[in-house]
Amino acid sequence: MSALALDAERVRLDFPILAERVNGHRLVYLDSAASSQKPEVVIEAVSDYYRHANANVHRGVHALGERATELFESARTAVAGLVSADPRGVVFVRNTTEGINLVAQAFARERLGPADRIVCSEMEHHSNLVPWQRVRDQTGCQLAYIPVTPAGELDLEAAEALLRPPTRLLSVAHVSNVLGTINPVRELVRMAHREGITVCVDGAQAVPHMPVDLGELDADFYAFSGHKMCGPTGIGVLVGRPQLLEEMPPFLTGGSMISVVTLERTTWDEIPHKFEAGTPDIGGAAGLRAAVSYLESTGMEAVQGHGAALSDYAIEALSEVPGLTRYGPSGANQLGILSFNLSGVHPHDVGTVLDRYGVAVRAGHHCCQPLMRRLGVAATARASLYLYNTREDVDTLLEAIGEVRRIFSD
Ligand code: 7TS
Repeated sequence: MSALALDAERVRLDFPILAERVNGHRLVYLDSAASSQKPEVVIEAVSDYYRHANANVHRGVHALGERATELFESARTAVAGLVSADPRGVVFVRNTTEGINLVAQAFARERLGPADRIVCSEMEHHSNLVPWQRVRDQTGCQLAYIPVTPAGELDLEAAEALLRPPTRLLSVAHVSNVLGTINPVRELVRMAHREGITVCVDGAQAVPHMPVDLGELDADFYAFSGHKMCGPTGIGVLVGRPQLLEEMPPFLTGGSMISVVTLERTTWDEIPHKFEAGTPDIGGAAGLRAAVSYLESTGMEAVQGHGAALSDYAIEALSEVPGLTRYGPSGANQLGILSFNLSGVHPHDVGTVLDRYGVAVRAGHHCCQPLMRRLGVAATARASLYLYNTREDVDTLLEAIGEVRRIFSD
């Protein structure tokens, strides 16, 4: 075992796409915050489903229907196990965005009015911001934001002041997709619950990278995406407190979520099926189950330890690059997401030149326009690390950044 807690060179071999050559170079994939790569076992699980078990779920009396249903429901159990949740509260959705929209429309819109307030933060991804603006417009409630400090953390004093009446709902990211900040969600949940405030957490950047125990965290809703955690695109998860889900009306309606339908009215199926209208992404669930098992066999502690060590290494190296500004904290409350700018170079140019060296990063506002405004920039370049990244990847990034500087200093 290396000092980085897992052998990333070996892990790398599990991901066939990482053998690709890009622009004549070894691929250095540093865009996992946008979407992670998939290990062979996940690709195989999706393929196996279509080869050996493809049928619709929760309806067939035939063998394949039973196989598909078992596979789909075992994916639910696997996801519940990964985050220590009650499987009855695990709703399959398409992605984090849909999970948050479900809470916005089937919970907040139903319960809030002009006398109430929703709180989120200035560091939210648009997926955890726009749905709440819509609820504000639909219900007349207020919407307020926890400010971000110059160090790239939530201002907890301001949070405490906002987590009082008339606030009824807090929705906040567990980990920022721009700054890598790990927010003190347990503490925020405690503050909120003291005042009877419901908490929704955007876990899109947390579940892939660190152990998450929802029993301990005690949030009321928690959303994440399969495609950022080695799973397929098209499947995500909303975990809800079962009692709340039972009280809520459905989000989408139609087939698969009903108990009895007459021409006059309909009764809903039990949770979580009440929230899963229509044919779900069964192949995606098969892939997600394999992704969960892959992450568990690697060990989420090891994944987090590797990310933290590699992130420290990269932060140190980036701090020595002249003219480079990095945004976000360092140390223990930072996960491997490194946003930066090079003075005098547009981040899109940084990204384009890095790509010539086979280094994939994202450049832009990262779906966080309000945070960009708070940071006083239009955009950043962002390198995001995952379990298959190595020190060699970080060294290649640094060399390529050196090339960017050389090109733009001419
Ligand atoms: N919340 C956070 C914190 C995210 O990072 C993302 C995606 C989402 C929500 C939305 O996830 P989706 O699966 O519903 O699309 N983040 C990014 C990113 O940083 N670059 O591309 C997508």
